[in-house]
Amino acid sequence: MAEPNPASGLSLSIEGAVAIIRLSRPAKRNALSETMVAGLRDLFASFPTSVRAVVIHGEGEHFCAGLDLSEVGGEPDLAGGIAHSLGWHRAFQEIEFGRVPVFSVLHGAVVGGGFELAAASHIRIAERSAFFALPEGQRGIFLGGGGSVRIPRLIGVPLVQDMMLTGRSLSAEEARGAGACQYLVDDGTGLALAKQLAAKAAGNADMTNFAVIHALPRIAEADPSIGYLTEALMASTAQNMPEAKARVRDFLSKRAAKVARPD
Ligand code: 1HE
Repeated sequence: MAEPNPASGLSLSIEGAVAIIRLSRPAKRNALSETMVAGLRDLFASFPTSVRAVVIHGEGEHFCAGLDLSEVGGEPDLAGGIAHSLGWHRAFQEIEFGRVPVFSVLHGAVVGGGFELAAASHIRIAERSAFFALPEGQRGIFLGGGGSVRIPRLIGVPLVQDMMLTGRSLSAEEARGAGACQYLVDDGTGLALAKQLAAKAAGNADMTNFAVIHALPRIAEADPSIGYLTEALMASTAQNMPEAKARVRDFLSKRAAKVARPD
């Protein structure tokens, strides 16, 4: 596994089957430098199979202030700008379409590239202090980390346009209502919940997690006739794995937990 260099602005710890990545550049509000983005890519590309879920969170008062704006100045460089954006895409694709489910814990600023990073994770847990913004509009730039693909899928094009054209920030509660996150929790409780949920997801059958990460989002976007076919192929693949057979047998012989009612 590519251990992050302590100067990279990332730190890593492993708790059982769950890897915890901390954005560790609080003095710059965890703004994402190129080194941090490359570090995220390398980490996600190299987890050993013992890591079965990942939690990402931010040190200090904020999750992430987005792109490190100090790296944007300089002479105009069209090709360099495209390569920069493609580099973010590669890193965030490793997150969204890697082997493991990814849980992000959001507090304070979740802005610009920070929102793009969160959108590449599968489950977003916002604490009440979180606020979401896309200040690219105000900075004269545009989304570049895959956010124009991922964020409208969460909250819709009209709200993204509002945030970018007017600089509107969303409170955690508004973001929850709009679909930006699946959970809204009290301040200081997000990391514990993320670890708990990640441990649950880590306990799923491998083929189920593969299907949820790789097949489900593609099926949802596919032409329905291709979607139904892919679903049938995926369903049969999953249910014919020995682990699925064993889990179903466990339920039928009353050894497995029943579905719980919501708390
Ligand atoms: C930064 C950055 C940054 C803070 N790049 N240095 N993102 C933005 O436009 C967000 C810009 N940041 C802010 O609006 C605020 O910093 C926050 C609301 C996130 C936090 O406010 P606060 O009062 O806690 O912190 P601060 O005093 O503003 O910032 C502390 C330091 O971090 C300060 O540096 P210092 O040397 O004066 O101590 C800030 O300059 C620095 N800092 N944010 C660089 N983003 C792939 S395309 C993605 C496109 C984008 O992400 S655009 C959105 C960029």
